[in-house]
Amino acid sequence: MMIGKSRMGLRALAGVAAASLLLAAGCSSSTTSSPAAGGSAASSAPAEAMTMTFLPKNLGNAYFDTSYKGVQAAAGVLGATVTQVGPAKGDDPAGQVSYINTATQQQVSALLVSANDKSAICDALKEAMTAGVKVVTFDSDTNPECRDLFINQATAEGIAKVQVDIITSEIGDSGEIAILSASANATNQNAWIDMMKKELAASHPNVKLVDTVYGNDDDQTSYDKTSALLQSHPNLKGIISPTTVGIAAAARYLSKSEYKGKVMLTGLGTPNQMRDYVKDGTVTEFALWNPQDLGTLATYAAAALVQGKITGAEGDKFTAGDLGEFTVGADKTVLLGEPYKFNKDNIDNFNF
Ligand code: RAM
Repeated sequence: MMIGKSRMGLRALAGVAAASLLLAAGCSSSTTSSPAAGGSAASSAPAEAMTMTFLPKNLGNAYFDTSYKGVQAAAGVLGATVTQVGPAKGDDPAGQVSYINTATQQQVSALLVSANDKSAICDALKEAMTAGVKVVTFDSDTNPECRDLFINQATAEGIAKVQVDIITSEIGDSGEIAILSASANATNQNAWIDMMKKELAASHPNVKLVDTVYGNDDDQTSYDKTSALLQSHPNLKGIISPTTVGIAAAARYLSKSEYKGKVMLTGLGTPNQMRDYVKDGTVTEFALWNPQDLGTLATYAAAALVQGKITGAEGDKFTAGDLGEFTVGADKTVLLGEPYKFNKDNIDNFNF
């Protein structure tokens, strides 16, 4: 299966980490660029005036660092200035609210945000929109009335199904499984977990989901929750972790434990964080999309809103650089593509 629309392909995935941009955990970072010659910068607004704030769930998360590379590259083409800010932890909506308020005071053109909570940051986002800031959620959405657009990495159904397909096939479609999630209020995680429950009920009657635990996208918490899951459920046959932080921590725990190769693990991971565990037999297969493309798409969408090329209405079309043309769908949502499966046969083709 190719990732997303065919034009994206593996070309866009390979070499993602080629950019030599350094992002230290806990730090914010910014860049300013002029439009590239012949680039797709718009003419309807002065490009130099466009400013964006990038607000991930948390800093120091490789997934969002990769998204930010896409944001910075697109901002360079568009002549926008972008600044990254964010809380240290992925379960801190209050921390996100303070950064949203700052962006509103600064009158930035656009705010790109992955929400730690679908409603707790809503009032702040509405104030931002009232002040003229275009609000684009990506990765993890808010309630629809709190943003201008949501850039969705893949459908919740598709993301849920790929993980359920992998784990059920690995455990012979029978037995106990558990989920290690990020934070309990993360919109994206909860949508995927709901869909996984539906998919299990509809197609896998002999597989029982016995527990869902939360590692808060913190490495140590996720590691400890993995250990606790295995203690509490001695018959556990598999774990799904739909978070890049969670699956990497769970794999690290399993790889050093008696459960390695016995308790199956899949979920959503980055190839660079999972490579060793695929090679040492801890993990056979996992899934993701291209986080850099997600950042690229969010940035072009934000620019199209700022420049008045689109309003976010269903059917609006815009171009996202090399990713091509996208159309706004229902509920002011733009879809990047489909999830992609990584295993020992293809993992070395990717570098992010
Ligand atoms: C983590 C975050 C993010 C999610 C990925 C798969 O990095 O929880 O929101 O989309 O995993």
